[in-house]
Amino acid sequence: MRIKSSELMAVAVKKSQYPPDDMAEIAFAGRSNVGKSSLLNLLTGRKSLARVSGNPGKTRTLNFYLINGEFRIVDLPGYGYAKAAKTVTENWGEMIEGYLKGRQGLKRVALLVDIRHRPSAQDVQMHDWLRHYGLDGLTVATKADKIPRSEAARNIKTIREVLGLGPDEKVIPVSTLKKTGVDELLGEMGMLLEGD
Ligand SMILES: Nc1nc2c(ncn2[C@@H]2O[C@H](COP(=O)(O)OP(=O)(O)OP(=O)(O)O)[C@@H](O)[C@H]2O)c(=O)[nH]1
Ligand SMILES: [Mg+2]
Repeated sequence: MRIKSSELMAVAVKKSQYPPDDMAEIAFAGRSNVGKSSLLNLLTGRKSLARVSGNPGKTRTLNFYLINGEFRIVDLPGYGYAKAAKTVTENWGEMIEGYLKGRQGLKRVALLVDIRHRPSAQDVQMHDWLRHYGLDGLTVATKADKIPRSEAARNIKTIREVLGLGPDEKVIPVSTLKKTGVDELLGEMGMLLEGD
């Protein structure tokens, strides 16, 4: 698959603000700062389509991007940053769950984890939750440029073990800095969108 066009079509904190549930969607989830918004920019080839920041907690809303006029990528706010106010944390749960549950068009949620680290308890919880709702199966290991290639395989093995992935479930390494992993990820997304 190639992304030829992309545009922000809705910014939402509640259901009434979502676009109509009439199109396939793939969402990006993961802890704050893992690189969800950066990945969206890389995939679309647009440097500043989504706002990116070195400080966690940049994306605070559900952002729906229309891709090729055919499907949407939904950039979700990240979880798990220490400084988040309690109200923000509580709203996060409601906001994310409200979206993930019962969204007909939602095909899959790509779970992003940092290739350098063992997935956190929250990553595991998120993955279990996605599996429960049949939305799992696409794991992305971000910031692949930050470790030597020799370490990547070992770290991916740890990610697989900690998340409890089956042998057929993919972990795709990506780097927005080196622009690697794009073809593989888009290929996988294309298959998900065509299938079921
Ligand atoms: N070296 C490197 N840095 C990256 C990569 N991807 C993202 N970053 C950096 O990581 C930081 C966070 O990126 P974001 O894309 O804003 O992260 P996010 O997951 O959207 O974060 P929230 O919106 O807070 O949930 C930024 O400083 C990015 O430049 C990568 O592949 N390599
Ligand atoms: Mg973001």
